[in-house]
Amino acid sequence: MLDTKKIKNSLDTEVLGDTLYVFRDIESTNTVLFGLGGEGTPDGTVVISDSQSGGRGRMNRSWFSPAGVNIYLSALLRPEISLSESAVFTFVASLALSDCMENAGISADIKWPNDLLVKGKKIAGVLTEMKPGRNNFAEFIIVGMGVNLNMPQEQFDTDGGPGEKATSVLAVSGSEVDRELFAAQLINYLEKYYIKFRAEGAYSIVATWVNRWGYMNERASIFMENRKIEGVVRKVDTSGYLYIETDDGELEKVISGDIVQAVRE
Ligand code: BT5
Repeated sequence: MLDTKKIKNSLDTEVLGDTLYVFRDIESTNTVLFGLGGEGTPDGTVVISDSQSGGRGRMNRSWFSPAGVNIYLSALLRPEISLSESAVFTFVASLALSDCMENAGISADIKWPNDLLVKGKKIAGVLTEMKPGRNNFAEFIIVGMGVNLNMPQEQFDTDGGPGEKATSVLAVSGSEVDRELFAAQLINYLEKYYIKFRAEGAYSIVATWVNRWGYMNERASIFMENRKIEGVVRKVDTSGYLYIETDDGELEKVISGDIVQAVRE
């Protein structure tokens, strides 16, 4: 079980984690926080659980969430942001995760739109959801993050586990990390980027993310449901969309898909 006091004592924030709920086992931190959001829980509320019985990924995929080893954390934010730009909060989360990994001595790559990978294996994932409010603005946004910390490689291969394509801090570095301190640090970094968003706007977050991502003007292959797009990455906009210049000179907008390959020109 996670020690709430220890997390609280390591926070260095004004808003994030001021309201903090830590559970032993819930269905999904995103789902629970969504409910709290509807009841008016304040900006910066954070929900963490030691395990999840129904952890969710994107597009109805599931997130493997065993107890005692990882972090499952969701933060509710009430920024002034249009629905179309709320995807920048996925970038906010992956920047915060990437800072935490760097502090843990792990060199992780961020992948569009929502993963952190170490040598091609997924170590963390982000699920951003929002509640529509008035005038096409968001009433609130929830950023949910699953981070594999002390999960041994064998555990990935157990029933329902993500198998070979996943990894953890323990599997990469051979040492365990303090989960409470990691969670507190993640909240601290989230606030840092939330403040940046409030001060400088969505574009500044995208620009920071693109810089860290490192694939601008590189060749990439995007696999969509029924086709593949190949070309050079030319732009990422504040809706989180990717623009690829194909070999025939067209600029194609990519809304979702998986970049499986990105090689230098
Ligand atoms: C994601 O989805 O990567 C978003 C995951 C977000 C999880 C957090 S945990 C806290 C909060 N509460 C929730 O209920 N969710 C959020 P996606 O890109 O769709 O990737 C899902 C895919 O990743 C699955 O289909 C598996 O292949 C793989 N996967 C599942 N569990 C994994 C794990 N623990 N580590 C690495 N990969 C995993």
